[in-house]
Parts: sequence; C-alpha cells; structure tokens
Amino acid sequence: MIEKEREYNASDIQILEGLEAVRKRPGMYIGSTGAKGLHHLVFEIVDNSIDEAVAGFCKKIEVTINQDNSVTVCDYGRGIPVDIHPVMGIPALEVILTTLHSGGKFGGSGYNISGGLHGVGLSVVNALSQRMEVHIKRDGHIYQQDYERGTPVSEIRIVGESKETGTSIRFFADEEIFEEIVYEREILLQRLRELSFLNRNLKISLSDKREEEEFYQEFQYSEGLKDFVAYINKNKEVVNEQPIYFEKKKGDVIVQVAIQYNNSYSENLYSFANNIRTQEGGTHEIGFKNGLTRVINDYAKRNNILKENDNNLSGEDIREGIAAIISVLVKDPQFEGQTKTKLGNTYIRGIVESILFEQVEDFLNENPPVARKLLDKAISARRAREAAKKARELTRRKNALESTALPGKLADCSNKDPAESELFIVEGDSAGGSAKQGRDRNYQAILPLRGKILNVEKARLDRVLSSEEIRNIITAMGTGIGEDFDIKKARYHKLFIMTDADVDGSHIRVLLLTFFYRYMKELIENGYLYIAQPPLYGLKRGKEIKYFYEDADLNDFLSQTEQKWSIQRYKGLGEMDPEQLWTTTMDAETRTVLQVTVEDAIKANDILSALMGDNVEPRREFIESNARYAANLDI
Ligand code: 0RA
Repeated sequence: MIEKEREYNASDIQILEGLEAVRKRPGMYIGSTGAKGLHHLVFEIVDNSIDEAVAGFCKKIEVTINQDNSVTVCDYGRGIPVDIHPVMGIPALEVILTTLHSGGKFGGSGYNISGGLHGVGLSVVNALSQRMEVHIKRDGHIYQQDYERGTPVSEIRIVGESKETGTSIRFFADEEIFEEIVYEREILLQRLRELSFLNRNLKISLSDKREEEEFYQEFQYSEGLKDFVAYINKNKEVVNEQPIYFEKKKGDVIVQVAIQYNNSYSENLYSFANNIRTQEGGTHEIGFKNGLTRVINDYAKRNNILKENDNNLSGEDIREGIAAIISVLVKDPQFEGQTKTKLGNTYIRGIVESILFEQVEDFLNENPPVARKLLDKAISARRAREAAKKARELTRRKNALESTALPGKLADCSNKDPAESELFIVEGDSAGGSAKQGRDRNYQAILPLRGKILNVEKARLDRVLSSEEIRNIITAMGTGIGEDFDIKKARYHKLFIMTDADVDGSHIRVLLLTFFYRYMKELIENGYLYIAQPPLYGLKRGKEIKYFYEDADLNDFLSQTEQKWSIQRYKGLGEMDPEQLWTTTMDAETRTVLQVTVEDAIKANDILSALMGDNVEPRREFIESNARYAANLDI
C-alpha cells in the first residue's frame, strides 16, 4: 500500500518529542552508550522477532553483521502490519517504529513478552540509528520504508513480490550517539545461543561479513532447556544423566524447568522471564528454590534417608552442584531491581513453587537410585558446610579481636576513600617489590601473592578458606565472600590482577578470576575488577625506549623502522624496574587496562573446568585444540 499525503498533526509532534527524548538521554532507554548499549540495539530487535516465535508464527531468525557495520535482523514471522492504525491514523509500521512503548502486539494474542530494558521497543533503536531500512514481506508484497534518526525519509513503498512473510530490519547505529561502533561477535553469539536454548527448535543464525572470510553459525536445539543444562555441564561429570525436565501451564503462566546435577561444588542457576535473563532473580527463582528445598526434604524424611528428628537440609546444601534453568512466560511481567532484571510479580512465586514440588516429587518417586545419589550429595554438602562455618567463624572472630587485621603482606595506600583507591594483586615477591616502589602510594595498594593459588573449582569453602593467599585477598578487600559479601564494605573500588605474561601468569589469572567469579561475583558485576596490561616488549635505542603490548604492533613497528633497536621480551614483571612498571602498567594517566566482565569470568571458569576438572576427556580435547596457543593462554 502506498501511504497518502498526511497533514502534520499533534500526534506527529508527540512522536518527535518522544524520539528527541531518547536521543537526548539514550542511557535511560538502553542503559549506556558504550558497548553494552550498542549490543542492546541488536537484542532489542531480535527480541521482537522472538515475540513472533513465542506467538507461534516464526521458526527462523537470521542476524547479520554487515561489512559496513550495519546489522540486519531478519525473521520469517507474519511481518509488521503496514495498514493504517485505527487509533493513530498512520500505518502500524510507523506507529511501531516511531512511538515509545509500542513494542507489544496491540490486540494480538500471545505474550507481551517484553519488559525491563528490553521491550523499550523498536522505536528506541530507530531513534538511535542514523539510518534504518525496513523490509516487510506480507500479503504477497515486499514493502520498504527508510528512516533517519527515527523519522521516516520515505513512504512505505512496494519494492517486489514474495509469497513469504516476515520482517527484515537493517540499522546503522548512530555515530553521534555511540562512543564506538564495534560489534563483538562473542557477545551476540552468547545471547543468540541462549535464546535458541530457551525456544526449542527455533533456528537462529549469525553471519559476520566484516572479515574476508565470512563467519556463519547457526543454533537450533531440539531439546531446548535440556540441551541448555547439558551445555552448562559440558565439561563436568553429571549425576543424573537424564535431566529433570517439565513444562507446565497454570492460568496464564507457563513454567519450564530443567535440572541436571554435576559433581562440582558450585551452583549454576539461570532464571529467565519472557526470555529475558533475570540476573537479580525474583519471584520465580524464589519459588523454585523453596519448592526444591521442600520437596527434597520431604522425600528424604518419607524414605527415612533423613530421620524424623534430623534438621532439614538447607537450600544451599541441596543446590550444591546444580545446573538449572527456570524459564517463565508471564503476561504482565514486572521488572524491578537496580538493573530491572528482577521479576516482581508476587503470584508467580506460589505457582512455580507448587508446580516444581509436584513435578520433582514425581521424578524422585520414579527414579529412586537417582534420588538417593542427589540426597547423598546434599548430605555431604551439609557436612562440609558445617565445617566451613566453623572455619569462617574463626576468621570472623579474628577480625573482631584485631580490628585492623589487614594482611601483613599488604602495602596499603594512604587515601582512605575506597572510591579513589586501587588494589594490585601481584604475582610473586619480586614483582611485588617493584610494584611497591613504583606505585603512587597515595591511592595504590599492593598485595603480593606467593606462587599458585588454590583452585577453588575443586575445593569446598572450608578448604578455600584454609588458603592463606585467599584469606589475604578477602581481608584486604574487606567485603567478605559468598552470602556474607557486601560491596559497600569494599576497601578499593578498583582491583587489578597483575601477573606475568607467561603460561604461569595466565594460569594464576584464570585461578584468580575463577575465585572472584565464584565468591565475589558482585565485584565483577559492579565493574570493580580489572586486569593490568604490562607490556610484552621493550625496545631500546640509546636512552629512548618504546613499549609494545601485542606481537602484531611490535611486528608492524619493526617492519616500518630502519633503525636498530635492542628488543627485550618481558617474561616477568620482575624484569621491569619500578619506574618502568609505573609508566607502562600502573600510572592511571597512561596505562591500558581491561575491565573484567562476567562473560570473561565464565570463560575463565570454562577453561578451568576443562583444564582442571575431574573429566580427563575435555582436558585432553582442550589441550589438543589449543596446543598452538598454550604458550599464550590468554583470556
Ligand atoms: C504487530 C502486530 C503483528 C506483528 C508484529 C507487530 C511484528 C513485529 C515485529 C518486529 C520484528 N518482527 C516482527 N514481526 C511481527 C501481528 C500481525 C498480524 O496479525 O498479522
């Protein structure tokens, strides 16, 4: 259909004001204008296509990073309607692309699955794109309309014919808005993989055309959440080969759960509401935890595995080694919390709890040997936890007695404002010495570590706490760990891991990252954790010295210079004198650092499970497939 000439009216003005608000304060709508916000644009569009899939109209979604740094999201759903919207008096497509909060299907069936930061709608992406091109296949036609910075610059016109239906949206993120327009393939892959786990059989692909050789990957999981837990456990030995799995509907709510235990000590629980990861948990997660704790204790008592008078097993005991996904679809999701990733609807809790109790009870009754294994595991977790509690009380008491019981090896800074203070965890006493001399002692503290730290992946809390190196880190940070963790008590708002640029250094870095991920995750989530980047090479010519942080840069430089430079490869931090360490790595004015994200930590955790878990096979595979990189094991 061809749009008729229209008068410029009051609703147009409202639209312009709405889009202007988005461009003025993008952070309010997409969280940030950094990398996170940029990737959010892609996910926002994908989420709209996912809505079509949830409603049962779309089986395939294709995402493409184009050579010109635009991104195309193409789905095979019904196609956005192009006819005139009865209330707004303009084409539905324009309503959806230009008015805020119109992401939902007006009057349609299906779940209005949008919420939180997501679901701010396509109009937000449109407003933050210097250009957007929409193609819609519907009613036998292919329609096209183009937009610039949120406003249409063409009519909706027919550009071809097609028997298919669907929507394809290509957008160019606005250089005026975003700090840097660089898409990270890994970030996109991770979310797309997650979405295809959550939507059984839905095919989602990513093409990356930026490099000469095109990258293509496709996800499609016929077992959905069961495949998801198997993926989480891929390097682990599992306890129940068959995941506990169910999908149940109660009223308007659909609850889907998969549970598979592994023989590690950690808890991997991921909850989702309407396909959005609820990082801060919420009522569905509480319902899950309550239901699971109740049903396991109930079964244990009924079958005399726990005696009538025994204390109940705690939720933590029961969740040791669990990998679980909880996914709920809710008609009217309320997202709360600091990052709007906490499900708030109170009625969800009871629904999830009762469904879970019922379903897990059936599973246990039908699989007594598995039930027995799970209970033995929980009971031994309780034993270890009791031992750990004693150990922890001991460290606490110590702190209370010696009120400033900071580790003896810590060279603290003089500034007492945590927001301005930095802690460097440095490998080895000699590097520690250089760092102490080189630092700005006003705001930089140094904690040297001796040798390897304990692999927390293979130890329970009691053993973790018996390691002096780890206790030193905990007391220096001041936050406590695990359940006791309190970010407000952090003595430093920046924490740097500074290790040598060799295999041992990488190893220690992986161990430290895993420790922080397991026991101080909020530190990472709040952006407190960094990796220092010491140079790999120093080139000298007379008094002049140049530093290089990457092989490629060094090679570039060497191929372009005629001069003779003497090259030093820094194998350890100890090879640099204090002055060099300061200028290259520690000086806030000149250093480059790497902020650690939860994704980095998960990757470290994967590497660690592969390298050091109980399973020999993944370790062998990992070493074989990474043999070339082993010397430079980097994350
Ligand atoms: C409004 C109504 C209908 C579909 C859509 C929007 C829709 C939006 C997007 C965004 C990306 N892909 C999409 N696919 C569909 C229902 C149309 C009908 O009833 O035919």
